[in-house]
Amino acid sequence: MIDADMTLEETAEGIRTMEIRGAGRIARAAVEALEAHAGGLRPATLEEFRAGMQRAADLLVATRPTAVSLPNAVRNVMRTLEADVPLADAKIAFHERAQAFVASSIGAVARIAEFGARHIRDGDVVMTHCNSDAALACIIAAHREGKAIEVFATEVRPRGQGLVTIRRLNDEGIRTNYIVDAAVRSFINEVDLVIVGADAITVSGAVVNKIGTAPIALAAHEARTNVVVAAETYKFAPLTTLGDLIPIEERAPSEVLSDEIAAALPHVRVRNPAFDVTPAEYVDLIITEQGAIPPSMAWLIIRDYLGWSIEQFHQAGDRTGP
Ligand code: RI2
Repeated sequence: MIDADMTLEETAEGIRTMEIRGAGRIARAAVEALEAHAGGLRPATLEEFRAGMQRAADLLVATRPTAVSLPNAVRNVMRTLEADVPLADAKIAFHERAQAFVASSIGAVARIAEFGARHIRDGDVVMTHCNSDAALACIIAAHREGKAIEVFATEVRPRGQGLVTIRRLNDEGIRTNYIVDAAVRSFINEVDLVIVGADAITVSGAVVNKIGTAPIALAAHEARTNVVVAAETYKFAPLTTLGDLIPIEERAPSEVLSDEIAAALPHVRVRNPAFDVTPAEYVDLIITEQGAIPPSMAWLIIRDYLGWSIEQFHQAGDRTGP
């Protein structure tokens, strides 16, 4: 949840700098920021309200390009402003939709945890990568059900989100092994199940997640270890049905190498993609709040739960969505 005093710009900056991070959290933070912004606007007309809100939505969506949860969430609440109703009603409708989105997002993680825990057996060793609320919720739910589980958690260069993960697991009293990213293959044969989150899922069922996920999935595939992705339905990317690709955010070189060291290495270019793409063949199951699906069924989620149809989309001529 965002700090109630945070302005729209502060929330946008918080998302950009990753002070607010995690695909689900940034979606909720953006919606809460829009709701607060709507409350602070004093438009004279519905048109003015729409314009002010659209500027705010654009600012938030531009902060991080890969996590499709962000534009999906923003679009979900902005759709309420399409109705031609009195201004006061539009404000109320926006407020209600924003509240409903945040509640359903939190509820979705709880349902994913319930379904995901069923895939973890007593005695399982689970590997996770980065810091995903959805993936951790599954692990923690299994632990709370009394299953004896052990976790391998990666460090997650360069931002070190693994530290957030091991603190959470430690707080729950879950036996955890903390490893550098490069050690994944060395331990994969000790692992029964890999569970990760997602920033975006394409219509082909490919999973975009924190850099380093694809090599883990590859190692798991080679070791015949199942890979499960825990992801709310708003992590699916509708525009991939039209052939759009998910942009992979490349972050500042200074996250990898200090400016001081880099300055002394003029022939070296640091590359710092924040995400990678795991092909659907390396994903066994995607657990959503609507149930578990094979990656090949991604289109059904886009059509049935995100409410997109290609015809409607073409008619609208709208290519500004997620
Ligand atoms: P939940 C994070 O991105 C990680 O890649 C994580 O796997 C994903 O979002 C999903 O997180 P970042 O913000 O929504 O650390 O499951 O770049 O919490």
